Amino acid sequence: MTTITEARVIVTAPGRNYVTLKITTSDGVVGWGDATLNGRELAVAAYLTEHVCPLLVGRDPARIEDTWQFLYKGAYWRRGPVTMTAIAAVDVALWDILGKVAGLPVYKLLGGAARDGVLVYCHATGEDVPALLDDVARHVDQGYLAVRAQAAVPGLAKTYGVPTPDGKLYEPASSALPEEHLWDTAPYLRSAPEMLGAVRERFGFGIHLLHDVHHRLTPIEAGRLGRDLEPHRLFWMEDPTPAEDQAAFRVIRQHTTTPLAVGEVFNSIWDCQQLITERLIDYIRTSVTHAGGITHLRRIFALADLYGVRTGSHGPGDLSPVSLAAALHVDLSVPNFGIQEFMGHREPASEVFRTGYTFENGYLHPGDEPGLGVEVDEEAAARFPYDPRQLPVNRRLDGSVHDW
Ligand code: CS2
Ligand code: MG
Repeated sequence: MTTITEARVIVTAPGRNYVTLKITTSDGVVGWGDATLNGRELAVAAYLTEHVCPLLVGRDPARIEDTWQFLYKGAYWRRGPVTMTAIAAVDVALWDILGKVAGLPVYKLLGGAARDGVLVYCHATGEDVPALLDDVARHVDQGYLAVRAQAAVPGLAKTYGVPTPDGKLYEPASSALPEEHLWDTAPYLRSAPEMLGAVRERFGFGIHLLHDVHHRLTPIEAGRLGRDLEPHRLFWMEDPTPAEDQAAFRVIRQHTTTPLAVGEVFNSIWDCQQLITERLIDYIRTSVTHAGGITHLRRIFALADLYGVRTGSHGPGDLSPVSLAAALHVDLSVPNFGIQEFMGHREPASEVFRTGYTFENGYLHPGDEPGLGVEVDEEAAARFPYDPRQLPVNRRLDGSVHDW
């Protein structure tokens, strides 16, 4: 019987920190899993190294479901981003191995392609509206059909989603100690409809337009914003309020028809069960890396399908190319696919991660290599040591801590 002979964690920082799990079998087949948790990378690395990897050696790599149940129920302490990201990395690596052994791309193991390609949305940002409109134009010229628009809030020194001064890809984990940002809801509620209206005025309704509120409003503020955005026909308004308060979305739903997307901070089906079964959201954003891997993500998406909720997986630059590849295989295969976030990865990530996915006319495709279609260059990874970085903390004008 083929068995797992080694499971090992690789921490590397080509442009930003990534945590990758490498599983090797007695047949010499290697599978890769992403275990990156932005700002808490070493917590997952330690959970894997100390508590999971020793349990994997000797197991049958093809028993993916049994391994998932073994790691989830066997831990006794369930759920949470660290545990579920660690389980996800194992799960994705085992699906990679199964595909390589079968000689099939993972999506074919999941039932084959339900669509020709995966519609993606990109990030357009700007220190002000003119700069944002120029960035939207750049992305439309590159062929994107869906654009997330974020701009600085007038009067605030720093706003979520706006590039760092070095102009590189927006990277939220920017310092060894948390940066402290000031937040004020009133100017945001005034400027966001104007900003998104300016995008519609310049580009019309031929592109899908998305916006990320990033957890910062109260339910009634979110209802107000959603109503103000209705003339702009957003594809979705993301994370309007803190996601864990699922019942709060009943208030938002009472006040607006703007579609709602939530879920990037969720890590299990239990986190979103009420949102889905009460149809309080339109898109579920759970990611393959933070929500227990391909095995659990499929369960979440199957529940969502029953209630007319579509998928919209999180896909920022702080999930590795291994994660994006796995997401694309799931996206290609599920019946209720909605859209996939594609922020891209800052260089020199491509020195470490060799990917097989391709972009054309606004769609990504995972490719047809056996497995995930991604390989990791360990020698290159060793050239980029871990670089401790923290996510920012938000404070209101009175100094109290707010949601970032
Ligand atoms: C954002 C992320 O992409 C998104 O929708 O919410 O950029 C998020 O801020 C980061 O992934 C946090 O690490
Ligand atoms: Mg988001």
